[in-house]
Amino acid sequence: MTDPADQDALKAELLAVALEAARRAGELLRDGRPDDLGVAATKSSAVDVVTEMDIASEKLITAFLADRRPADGVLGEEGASFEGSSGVQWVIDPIDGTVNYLYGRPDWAVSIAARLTAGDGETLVGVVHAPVRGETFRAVLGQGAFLDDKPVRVRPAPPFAQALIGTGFGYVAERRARQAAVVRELLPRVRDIRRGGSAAIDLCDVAAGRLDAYYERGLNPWDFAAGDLVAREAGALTGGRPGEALSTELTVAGPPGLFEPLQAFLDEHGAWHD
Ligand code: LIP
Repeated sequence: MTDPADQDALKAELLAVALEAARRAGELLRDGRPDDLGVAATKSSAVDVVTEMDIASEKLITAFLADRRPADGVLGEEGASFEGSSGVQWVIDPIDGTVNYLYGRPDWAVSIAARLTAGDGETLVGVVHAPVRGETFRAVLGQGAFLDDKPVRVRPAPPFAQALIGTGFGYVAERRARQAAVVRELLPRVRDIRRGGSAAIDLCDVAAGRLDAYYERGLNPWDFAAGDLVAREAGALTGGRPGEALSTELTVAGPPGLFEPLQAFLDEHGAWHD
């Protein structure tokens, strides 16, 4: 994919497909949520849950993608995984914020990203659709980040002691204890902490200036792929430990001037390990 016109045409097509897939899944999830929704399965612990709607959402999205982009690869949180031949891979979180969804809380989203399989796996397109909030974040590489049709930009870096920091916690008790120890050190040094329950939404809230910064250990690519691009296209820096890309080890996002001291603080306090 070398010709700029070809690149732009591909990005436009991928964005349109991602938006429609997210819209259809969001409609199913918002309007079809059973009143007696329960837990269909658990993963890393008894509180790491999957509902029938996570599975239904991923099935809807993967079927839509197979119809529109049959040669693309797919990686989904609930098991969708197949190689493609097009050089594009979709990364899907059918419900990011599953526990919020299970409890009928509003902060959950459908997160869909499209990335290249060659090179360093650049993400070209990211969509985070939060139906109960009535919000859709989107970003195309090099073309900015939007909340619905409005451009979004990160909030300028405040002094560290005035920063509103988002974070999240894992599903295994030992990791949560370690994460609590890091929060214990951070909380008295910043304005406050927010724990929303959806990494995709948290990253988009950094993009929109609703959080000054965000960090979390233990995320999977489907949690952060789309929100990372939205945050970066809104002017955030993202990464893991100093000098490293964001990963399951550690995800950090924030404006220049706050990203760096937060990243250094987290590294010093071992937020990157259990
Ligand atoms: C969630 C993340 C959240 C994290 C939760 C969970 P899921 O993803 O978005 O940031 O704190 O523990 O991992 O499991 O709802 O797709």
